[in-house]
Amino acid sequence: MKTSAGAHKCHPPDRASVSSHRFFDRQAGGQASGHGFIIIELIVAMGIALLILAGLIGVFFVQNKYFGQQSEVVEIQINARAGLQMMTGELLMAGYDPTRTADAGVALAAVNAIRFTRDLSGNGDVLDAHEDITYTHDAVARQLKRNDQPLSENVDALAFRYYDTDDLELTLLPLSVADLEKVRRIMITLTAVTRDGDQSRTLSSDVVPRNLGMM
Ligand SMILES: [Ca+2]
Repeated sequence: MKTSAGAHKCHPPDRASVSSHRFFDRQAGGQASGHGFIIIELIVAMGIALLILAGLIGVFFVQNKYFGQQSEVVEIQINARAGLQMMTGELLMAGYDPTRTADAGVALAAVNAIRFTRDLSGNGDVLDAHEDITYTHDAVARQLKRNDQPLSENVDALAFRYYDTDDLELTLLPLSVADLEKVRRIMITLTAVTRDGDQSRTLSSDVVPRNLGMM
């Protein structure tokens, strides 16, 4: 039993504990030189991180500007299309005169303005709501106007072209009273631009009011 107990006391340290001691020795010895190295690594890492961050911020601003421009283009396009659709829809009914006593038709045909009437209520006049309509372009305010009220913003240009029964263009604008009677087709072109003027969209519509020339 004694031999066995003595042998236990003199048992050499196992391999794991030796390597553990060496590890702590190395750590203690390398602390002084290791500090400098770690600080340089940190500075380099922070520099790289800052560069990446600066790059990401740059990309963000470029994308932000791009999407801002694109959303503005979409916005002006929607506004212009809405104005053009309303103009086209109303113009389609120009000359509607079920009693044939209202004298409805095209009343003014200019380069960038048109006035037309229709007797929607069918009471023999064009004095009711939405029966006498004028579309104009306000070049200063850059607006499409309907009866002097703004309908579409950022409209840079509005142009009308008029064609007769033979589809020949009536070019002496504004049209004379005699030529107003001949109008059968109207081509509308509308150009909308972004606020900074960088981008524009041109839309057009070809309108054949079926009631014109029915008298
Ligand atoms: Ca009426």
